[in-house]
Amino acid sequence: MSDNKKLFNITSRFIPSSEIGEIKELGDGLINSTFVVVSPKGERTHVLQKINHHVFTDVAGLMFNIDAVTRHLRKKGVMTLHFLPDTSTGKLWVETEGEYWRLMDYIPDSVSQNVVSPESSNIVGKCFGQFEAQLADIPEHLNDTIPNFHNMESRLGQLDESRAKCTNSERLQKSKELLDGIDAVRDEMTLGEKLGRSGKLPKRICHCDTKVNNILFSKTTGDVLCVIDLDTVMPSFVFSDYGDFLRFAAATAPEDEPDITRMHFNMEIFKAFTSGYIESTKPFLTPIERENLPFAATLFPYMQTVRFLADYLDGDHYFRANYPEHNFVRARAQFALYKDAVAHVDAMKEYINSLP
Ligand code: GN1
Ligand code: MG
Repeated sequence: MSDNKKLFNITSRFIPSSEIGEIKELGDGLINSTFVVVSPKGERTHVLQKINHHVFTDVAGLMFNIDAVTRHLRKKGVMTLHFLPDTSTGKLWVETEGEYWRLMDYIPDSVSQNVVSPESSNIVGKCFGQFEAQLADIPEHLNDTIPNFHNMESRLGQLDESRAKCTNSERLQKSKELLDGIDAVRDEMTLGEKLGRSGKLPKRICHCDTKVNNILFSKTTGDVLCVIDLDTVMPSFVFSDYGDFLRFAAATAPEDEPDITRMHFNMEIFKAFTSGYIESTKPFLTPIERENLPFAATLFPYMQTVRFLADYLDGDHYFRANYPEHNFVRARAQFALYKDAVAHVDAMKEYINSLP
């Protein structure tokens, strides 16, 4: 069966085949594969996605979360994704040939962005803060769709394991400098888990993948339409949403920049995002959370260094690598960002203290 025929068959489990014209690849996520369904008239109507079940091993648990989250948001009148059930089973996914697929409505007039201006990052800061606020009273208990996803201790444990098991001496040799840099600050970088254990840092429902391209904007007005990519919505420290956004948006170069002299931490983006985020999280953010936001801005590039390097030493099984050294290049760029974020911690603290 051709790929196209297969995509067509899967889509027709959710919607009548007469409504399906073309199905085309879409997006640049590193985990799931995404397609856009176009009607015979040429309108984009749905988004078809193959769930990476090696990453999300509990598909039912994942779709339970997404169903709960989208229903909760919709009840509050907040625009969100809408997933369609398989017409024969009523489930929000289809399982076929060991693969898992889902279909959602295409959001018209929408566009995603990969770069932000200070102005748009202020809006995005408010938006992700509001997202946490809107989900604070969700009645369901949400699953950890990826256990220990943003747990720094556990990520370091995985790196240790990949390092111990790695038989590729060239990769090990190449990673040595980064590994030394990571090791030197392990203790301080696991602050979140320590605060969590002592009861000082709560878990909240977070998005956990707050990249700019996980927000849809209106093509016409430029306004925020909705938050997408809900797979990792789960209980986490607020550090996740705050820190991961800045990792992506406050970086002056792409996350896989080969020339690390181009990688810096942009304080203008930091300020704009932070003031938006603090404004919309005011009702619940505790002093400990607020005080440690600069730490979170250093934690995420550090964590991503650890994750990319662990995957590199493990043979590139997790992150889609476009060339053999891609995960190494990514790790090196993230570590450069981490170091520059560390150099700005005092300035970050000063700015946060100046905010109401
Ligand atoms: C993955 O698939 P994508 O690009 O939205 C990853 C994030 C990483 C990111 C790095 C489930 O997100 O945690 O920060 O790549 N998602 C998962 O680009 O591991
Ligand atoms: Mg994504």
